[in-house]
Amino acid sequence: MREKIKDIFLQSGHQFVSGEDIGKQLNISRTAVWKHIEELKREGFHFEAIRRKGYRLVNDPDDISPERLKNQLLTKWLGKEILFIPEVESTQRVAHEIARNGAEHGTVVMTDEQTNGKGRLGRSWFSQKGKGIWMSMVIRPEFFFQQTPQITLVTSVILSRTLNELYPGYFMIKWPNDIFLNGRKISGILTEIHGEQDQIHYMIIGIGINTHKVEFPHDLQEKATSIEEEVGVKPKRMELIQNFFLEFERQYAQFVKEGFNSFYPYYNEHLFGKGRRITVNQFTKSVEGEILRINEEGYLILKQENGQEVNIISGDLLL
Ligand code: BTX
Repeated sequence: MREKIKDIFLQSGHQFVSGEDIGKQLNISRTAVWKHIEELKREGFHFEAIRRKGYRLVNDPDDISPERLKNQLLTKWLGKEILFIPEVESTQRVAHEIARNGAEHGTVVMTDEQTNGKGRLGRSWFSQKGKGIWMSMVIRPEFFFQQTPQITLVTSVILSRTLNELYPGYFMIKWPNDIFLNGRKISGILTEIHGEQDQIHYMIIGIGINTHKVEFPHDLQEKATSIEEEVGVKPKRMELIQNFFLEFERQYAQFVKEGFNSFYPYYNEHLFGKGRRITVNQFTKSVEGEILRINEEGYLILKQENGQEVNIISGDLLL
């Protein structure tokens, strides 16, 4: 019954609905309607109530509210500043802009919809309204330039861990930067660095997670998926963000202190495509081989046809 009442409100598009009308529609008393509304409030729905007009849904628990998020966050520095823009070209671009203007370490740009989301190497990231988490974090690194590729790997570990803890399923990592579930891409990470010589000024880590059922364009339908589609539950985006931020802050501290060493066992365990023959495209050449593992530095180790092992530092993996 509560689900039906919830649907009535969600479909009302934030218009007032009277308790009497709901009661008539569902054949229950007004008192019963009121009790269900009280329960919905406890679940995090917010209503405005006006006599004779009824109730209006102000927000539902899945809306991303930077204020609520900030209040609920248990982090020390990540997400203390959140810039939420309901619709934006790309959170990545905004994050670069604010970082150039001095945004603090841990500032996050979030949106509900991107009109021109960025992937790696000039590719695009499809970010449908309300169907995912699309955000970019401003990081002012406390580590060396050479370690920057590893932060993408570390972020993949943190995200995969968070997802594996929250939802049933085996969230794997496709080297270097994608999270896969049941053989399809559910999330992507884009790390961009601004710096010179060996000094990093800031780093933007962009994360896209398909949480709810996404209506993917034709070319993505085979290779992309969402948590809801695979797991059968609608994730609560705020809860996922909170958990991810907390995990990120803890693990980031560990990375700064100890480097990649403590991350690579998890990464290896969850490495997607082990045993598969694949091609890695690099700037000037491509390398073929069977995926074996990653090493302590985060390089991908492939076994070539002649039996020789080759270390891949960076590239684009084609399955
Ligand atoms: P990537 O280059 O590894 O992946 C991009 C490729 O993934 C695309 O070419 C397409 O084939 C596929 N793809 C596009 N959209 C989706 C999707 N929603 N789900 C699954 N597959 C998709 C990965 O780049 C890094 C993506 C980072 C996205 C975040 S979102 C917040 C931030 N802002 C921004 O503009 N980008 C980042």
